[in-house]
Amino acid sequence: MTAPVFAVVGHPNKGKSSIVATLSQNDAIAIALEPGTTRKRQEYPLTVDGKTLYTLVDTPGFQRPRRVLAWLEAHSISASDRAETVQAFVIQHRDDGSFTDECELLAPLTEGAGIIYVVDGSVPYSAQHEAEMTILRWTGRPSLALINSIGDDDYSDSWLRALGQFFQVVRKFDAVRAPFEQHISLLRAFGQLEPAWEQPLEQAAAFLLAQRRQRRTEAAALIARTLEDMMSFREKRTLTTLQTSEISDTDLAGQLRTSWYRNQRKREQHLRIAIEKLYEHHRVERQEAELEWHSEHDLFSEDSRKAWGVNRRYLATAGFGAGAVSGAGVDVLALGHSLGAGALVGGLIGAAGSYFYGDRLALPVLNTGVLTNGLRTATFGPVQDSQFGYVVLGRAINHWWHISHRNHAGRELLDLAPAHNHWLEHLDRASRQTIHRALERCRKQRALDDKTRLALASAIEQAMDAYDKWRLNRT
Ligand SMILES: Nc1nc2c(ncn2[C@@H]2O[C@H](COP(=O)(O)OP(=O)(O)OP(=O)(O)O)[C@@H](O)[C@H]2O)c(=O)[nH]1
Ligand SMILES: [Mg+2]
Repeated sequence: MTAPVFAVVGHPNKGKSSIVATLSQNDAIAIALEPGTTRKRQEYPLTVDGKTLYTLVDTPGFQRPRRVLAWLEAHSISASDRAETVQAFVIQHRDDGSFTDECELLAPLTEGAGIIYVVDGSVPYSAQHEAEMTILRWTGRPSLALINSIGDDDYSDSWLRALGQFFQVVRKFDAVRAPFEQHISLLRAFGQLEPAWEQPLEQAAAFLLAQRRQRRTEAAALIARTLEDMMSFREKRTLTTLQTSEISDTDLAGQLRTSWYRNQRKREQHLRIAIEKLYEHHRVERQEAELEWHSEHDLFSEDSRKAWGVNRRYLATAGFGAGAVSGAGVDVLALGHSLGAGALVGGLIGAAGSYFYGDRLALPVLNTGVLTNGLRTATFGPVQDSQFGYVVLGRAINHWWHISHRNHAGRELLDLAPAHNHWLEHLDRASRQTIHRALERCRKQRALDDKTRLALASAIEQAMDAYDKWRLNRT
């Protein structure tokens, strides 16, 4: 069975290419302020698992519809020959250069495509559209009109009345902001217009819904892996005796710390790109505060913690005591002991107060040791405080949410302003525990087994769901 094909047609510069980009999940399509951006028809299939579900044809806008209609009227004898007359028009003018844009846009319709007619609902309806709407009606193809609003004004009522005279179904559909559910409902509406398309479009809707669920699960697994990596990450170096004498502990710690931070940021960037790829967004321009720290005090910035950290109450309701989130307080004491015992010959410890929960994020410390062959090892990390994990997790889920709700017509800068982790309050107790235990294990350098990894990914998926619901309630 051949997949349905839809030609997206209309006046120049009304958002045709934007509709094509969103419905075909393709962010490479040229969209621009100038009319005449699209000059040739171009097909964009939507493919899931190697199967084309439907194809959209982007087309140039009508240039001289009244002249075209005059030609059609002069060459038609009765209403029964109108579709053939349109076909004859395309054949006659295809190569003569006089109606290039009209031939480009009508050709797919004469070859069996359905019509998606796009208008801008933010400007008033005017009768100048009637010639092009009449031409489209003459093709006899199944038709759907979309009111896409480019500006802020709303004239959709007058558009609805006029479009209803020419098209079988009329919908409001904002190419940039329409939620995913509207894409699905559009497919189903089209399925009602053409019996042969009902089944393939119903199947397409099912495929897209399954793909969306699958993407969310995969995104959760990607976030879980990065979280594990970042929580347990250590920057290591082995030094010869000579090197040891040449570098002070402070300098060594400084060097390791710098590369530790660089690596952590890199991991976060890789995660951002992986999530975007998963959703077929390849050209997103992002603005996001870097994972930062206060270099003077060796502390992660308080802004990060305030925005993304979790509070005592959150952990208490998950069954963890008030001190659970720091953990570091205890470890620092233990480290002090081992330092005294000589097993560790160096250590950078910040002001003790800062390790207690509620103040700041506790940072990793430098540990150095001597190997049996006389070489010295130095490690920096892992981070001493599971709050760091909540910062990474909050930032990742916030980014995922914006990407998963971004339409492929969107070209605006993605501004990832910090939110608050309050949404985690909607997370069930079991998921809270799973996440917290996993963070603590990573922090203590205990590797996660496969079962724990799976549990972490699924708890993160629950957290994504909680975030989604929280955002929905806010708007
Ligand atoms: N805010 C907003 N702007 C939109 C929307 N759809 C289109 N635009 C803007 O409208 C302009 C034209 O969009 P295109 O999709 O290129 O329009 P087109 O009909 O394909 O234009 P041509 O190919 O030139 O005929 C671009 O600047 C888009 O960013 C929308 O839903 N919301
Ligand atoms: Mg275009």
